[in-house]
Amino acid sequence: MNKISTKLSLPTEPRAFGFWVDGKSVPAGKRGVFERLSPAHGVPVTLVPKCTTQDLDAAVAAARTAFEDRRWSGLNGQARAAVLLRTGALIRERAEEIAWFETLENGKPIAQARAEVLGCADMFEYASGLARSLHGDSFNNLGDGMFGLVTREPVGVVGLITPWNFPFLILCERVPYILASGCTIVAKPSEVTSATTLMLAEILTEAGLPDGCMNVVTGAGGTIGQALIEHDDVDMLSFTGSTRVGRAVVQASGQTNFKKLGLELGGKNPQIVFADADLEDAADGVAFGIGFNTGQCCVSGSRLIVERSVADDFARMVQEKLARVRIGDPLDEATQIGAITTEAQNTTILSYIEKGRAEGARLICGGEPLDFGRGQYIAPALFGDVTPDMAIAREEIFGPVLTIMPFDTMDEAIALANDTDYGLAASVWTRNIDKALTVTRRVRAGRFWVNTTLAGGPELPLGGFKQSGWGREAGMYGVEEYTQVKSVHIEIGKRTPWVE
Ligand code: TXE
Repeated sequence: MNKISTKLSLPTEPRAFGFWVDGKSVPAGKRGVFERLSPAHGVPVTLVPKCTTQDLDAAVAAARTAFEDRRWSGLNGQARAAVLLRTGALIRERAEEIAWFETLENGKPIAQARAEVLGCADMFEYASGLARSLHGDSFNNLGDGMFGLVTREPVGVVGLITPWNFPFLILCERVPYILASGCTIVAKPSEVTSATTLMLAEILTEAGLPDGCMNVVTGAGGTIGQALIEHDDVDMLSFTGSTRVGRAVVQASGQTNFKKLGLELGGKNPQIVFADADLEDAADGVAFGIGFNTGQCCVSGSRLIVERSVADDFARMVQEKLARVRIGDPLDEATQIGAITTEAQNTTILSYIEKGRAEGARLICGGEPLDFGRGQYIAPALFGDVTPDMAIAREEIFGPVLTIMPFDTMDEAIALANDTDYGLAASVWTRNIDKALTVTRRVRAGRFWVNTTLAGGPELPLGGFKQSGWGREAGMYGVEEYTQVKSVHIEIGKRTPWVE
């Protein structure tokens, strides 16, 4: 584990950001600001405005005007693609600065932040092609008198609420696809990680996105977020965050204008390991699956389900891997696990570790706060003697806490994997193709990994089964999510008269 060192420097003073409406940055003025302290260093790094509901109304009005006058949706696919491509190039140009702010606000390792930012550029580049290939359908089999068309139209103004665990990545798994569909956006990032969303708005404008198509309001979830989900002039709301707020989003839609919803909520994702797997590789993948982003990841592989004959050996192998992970200052290039993002999350994780002990689970390793002199860090925890009814086996902890449960048969492994309210992601580790395919078919999850975990990219869609959410992001599915379908019946020749 690393001691705190600052190879990349901390800012000498926090950077003040404005919020973004109609193509312009608006300074905080008298509104007041959120001061964000780096969770790894405890020093102020950014200031973002506390927007008012009037600011939100102005942002929605700008997005509405931009949508209705067709300044974006009326452009052809080639023109929209050009903006998305330029955005990708500008993200690459500013990757170092974006990654730095991502690390300063979130506490994630700088090497990881850089990789995520480059992945985001790729999202825009990929979505540029989708802007050109989005199309509907035609029916040429309706008889000589009728021709049928199905067109896809942008839903309209999209509200986009994002969390703090992957502020830029989750944003960029949505924005390029929303824009490729022709919609306009009002985004509200998490109040603790708003900087890179504001940077993206600036980049989009520089790339030629017409004013009003991307707006960003900053503020607390309970005020600005709540006002956005209740807004009558927002046609669709894409929300990523907790199940609790997800329920509020569904209620708000029902109580206001029935806005369409996309929801990506929690996960309690199984990793099934068969005795015939390459266990060395699987142990490495399992350590990665729970350690990556300090386990603050909706698709973390937090439930390890291992064939009984190898369960003890495998637990030792995972323990050994976790002991060698480099935890420490996220600004250090070598760090693999950085700081916990918020004090509240730190408290939540530690309280689950206590609860696990109190419920009778055996802490095999980790689970203790790490003292580097400043910042909040937790050593990845591994629990044995876990039963499926324990809170640590059922609830999303959103931290580096892994539980192990043994199984004897494949049916038992599948039943354990499915014994959850969630259905976001799952992994299976085996050299046997029949087992891999059977488990892939029968475990109910929106993303599945075979002999790997947390793999991703712009092509394959993201989203959950069961209480993990509604709808899909990314890929062509992600663009279609932000469209609605219109059926068009076209009479050829003269129609048969109704009145004789
Ligand atoms: O999430 P919130 P929190 C889970 C994870 C974590 C827990 C709490 O288990 O421990 O949620 O995290 C905005 N109306 N996930 O409290 O509150 C908020 O400002 C509208 C899983 O930070 O859901 C932020 O922008 N918006 C997850 C966003 O919602 C509201 C990612 C998420 O915050 C609002 C994050 C309201 N009433 C947390 N209240 C994942 N699936 O990736 C808050 N917000």
